[in-house]
Amino acid sequence: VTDGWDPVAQNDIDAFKRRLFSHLKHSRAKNPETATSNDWYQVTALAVRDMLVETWMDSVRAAAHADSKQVYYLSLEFLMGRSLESNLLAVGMWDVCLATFADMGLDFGGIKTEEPEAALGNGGLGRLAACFMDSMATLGIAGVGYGIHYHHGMFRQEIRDGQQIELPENWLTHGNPWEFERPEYTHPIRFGGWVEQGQDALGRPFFRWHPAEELMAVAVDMAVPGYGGFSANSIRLWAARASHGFDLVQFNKGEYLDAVRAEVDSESLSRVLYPNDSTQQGRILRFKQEYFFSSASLQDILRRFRREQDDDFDLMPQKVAIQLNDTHPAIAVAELMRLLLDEHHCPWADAWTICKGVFSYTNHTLLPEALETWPVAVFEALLPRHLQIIYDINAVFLAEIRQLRPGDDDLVRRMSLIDESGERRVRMSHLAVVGSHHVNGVANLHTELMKNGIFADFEQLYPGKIVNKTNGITPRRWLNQANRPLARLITHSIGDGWQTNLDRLRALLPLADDSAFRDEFLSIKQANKRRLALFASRSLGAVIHPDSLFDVQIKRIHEYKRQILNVLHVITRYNRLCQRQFRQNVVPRTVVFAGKAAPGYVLAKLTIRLILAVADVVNRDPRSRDALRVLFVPNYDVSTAELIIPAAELSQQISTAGTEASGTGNMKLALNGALTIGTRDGATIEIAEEVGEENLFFFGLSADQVAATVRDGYDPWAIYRDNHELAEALEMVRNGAFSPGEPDAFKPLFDSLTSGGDRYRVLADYGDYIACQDRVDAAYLQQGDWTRKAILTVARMGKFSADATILDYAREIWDVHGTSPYALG
Ligand code: 26R
Repeated sequence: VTDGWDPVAQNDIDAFKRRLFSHLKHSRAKNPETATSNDWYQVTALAVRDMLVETWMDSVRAAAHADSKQVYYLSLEFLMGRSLESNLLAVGMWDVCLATFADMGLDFGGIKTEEPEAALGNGGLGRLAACFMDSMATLGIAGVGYGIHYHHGMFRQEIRDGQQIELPENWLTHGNPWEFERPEYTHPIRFGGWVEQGQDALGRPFFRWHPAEELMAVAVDMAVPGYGGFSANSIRLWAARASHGFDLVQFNKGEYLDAVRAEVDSESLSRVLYPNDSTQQGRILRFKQEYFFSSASLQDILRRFRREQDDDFDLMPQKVAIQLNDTHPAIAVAELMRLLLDEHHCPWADAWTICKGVFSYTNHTLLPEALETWPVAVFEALLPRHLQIIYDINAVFLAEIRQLRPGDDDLVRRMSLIDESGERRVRMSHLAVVGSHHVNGVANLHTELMKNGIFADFEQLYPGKIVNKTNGITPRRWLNQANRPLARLITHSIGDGWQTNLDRLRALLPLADDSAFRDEFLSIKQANKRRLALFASRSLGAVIHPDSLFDVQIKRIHEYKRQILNVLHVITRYNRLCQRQFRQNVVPRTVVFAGKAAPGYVLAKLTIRLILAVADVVNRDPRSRDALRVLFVPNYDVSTAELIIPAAELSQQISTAGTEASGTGNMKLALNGALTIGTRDGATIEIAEEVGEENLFFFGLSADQVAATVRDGYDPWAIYRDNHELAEALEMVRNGAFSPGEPDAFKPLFDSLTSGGDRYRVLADYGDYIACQDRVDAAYLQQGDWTRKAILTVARMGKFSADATILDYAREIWDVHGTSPYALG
């Protein structure tokens, strides 16, 4: 019932129960007889909140008055997931809480799932921000995560008629016990209008922006408790509210309904998270969201700075570090310039020095269609003063280039903040790079590709500015919380401490050869697999066999991640199983997929449809169904990840080499003892360096080889002709074998792999992938050795703790240090 071996003391249970009952009565006006599961969730959250508020207030107060530097993490996304369990673990109350519910005869499992996820992010970038918040709090690095308080987070995915449909997500319906709205921290946000230029009494030029529209950003705070209870930070999310400054005119004119409509418009700004994680669509509302939260955050940072340092803005780089999570907040560079120039009357050169001293920028993708640019016309209409400032920054910057490389006009054209090749557009990444003191990639390969590719000119001109910070994950959520049985085994074997110093897992190395330990490790994996199988049957009505190899690919659905390659393997396996001679000695597999497709991404949605259609055929056919099952778990989110990852045995990381900036799911799966099958891409390369190439399965073209196919040409049809298993699988996709009612349904997928010269080189890697999967089967038959590899993998994942990553940012980029015992070593 309880987690630890130490039984929980009855008086701890009684004390916790008193807190629950008190909240039940005073916060919900309910009694135990009428309390619903949701009431129990709410009161448990409130009881836990009471416990963390103490540390939180102390930490925030200490940070506010300390003279030390603060880190501000600006991110349009924070994919926090559920908070109850992680907060219980952080304050050391998990055991007590479980024991208390057991004592009351209530099922805590049903209560914790009452909590809706804070799904304020799309995928990798948003979840990384959440892991970083956890690490900063745990290490005692004072900071604030700034973002948007979306009313609707990531959409809910349902499968109807074999296809993804999107439904609005309503995480705030029952109220959010973790948040505190703080109307006292409200900042005005303005758009549109015109810029007045003039001279003051001393003859100095000034610019006065006369905006046409105003709304308010209201702070909503959430505590981020550090593990162990030494410190806590905040996430401050901005909610849009109407400002009545402007529409008062309309109210007074008696245009009441028009004025109220304006209010609805204002508040729509923070209504919804854009569910796109790959293609910039150029939607005006998104642009406004980016400015809205950047401006509110900077006003807030300046307010806090001035409270301590008055108007001594030259001190800012010593007191403030602002990390830009991708280019989504890059407009903050121009906004800080505007605030310093126009509101605080700093000289231009000083303001620019301050900007370059506070900002740093993380790039998370090299895909050209994901790089943000905004038309100059959009700036003219919505942020005219910022456009002037960007032009001024550009003039200074280009003058510097001309001085360093006289006569190189092409260089000037390539590096300019303005892309003049067509409709003039502002390149947000260039703005972020010139406005920052450091720029970083998120894995070694990605950083090298940045330096040789999109930012090669910057690397030449400013060597040393671009650095690497390989991503990491929080071991608190992704091992200690998500995989309690394994966490318990580890603690039992090597003691506590690994949760905050993941390198300690190395103490497990000798146990890889200990058969008793292997057996326990294996039986935990089996139990986690049974738990997933139970979920599949109860919630999805799907049958999967816990004795089969659980092979998982869980991530956003995207062409570059190549779920289609995985599907081609499934079809190939199916075709083999349809032949009698292949049915001996097969290793039974369950291939698990989960992931959302952007609503407008036609090929990604079609890929989901294909996965489901193939599952339908394979899972039914008596020739295959005992040896091969395909499971698509709908509505992939943080909680689903927490369920699937501990059950995984094989982790698919099969992106075209050079396209996945880092990956972090690869780390979560390896940390839970899955072996990786993958390409040499992103951080998977570094995982291999740590765990040893002999303990994972690499296949396919390297990034260099992929680049060579771009130079030398790529002929998918030649590959098709050479490989009959591939041709057979592809034909089944084309000819309706999986869509008998609609034979052409999947033809666009076939075409994307063949006719159009597929950017992602799927067919080029097919043969090696299939051969590699055969090696996986052979390895899985050696159960003892497989388990040994899995244990070695877990033991060697210390490098990928987000704590290590954050300490690296702290040292090399932010120039801050942590104050908790965990930072001091
Ligand atoms: C502009 C807009 C549509 C947009 C583009 C891209 C919005 C969101 C994204 C998401 C990108 C930046 C993203 O999530 N990248 C992922 O970042 C992870 C954390 O660094 C990496 O692990 C992962 O490889 C990368 O794809």
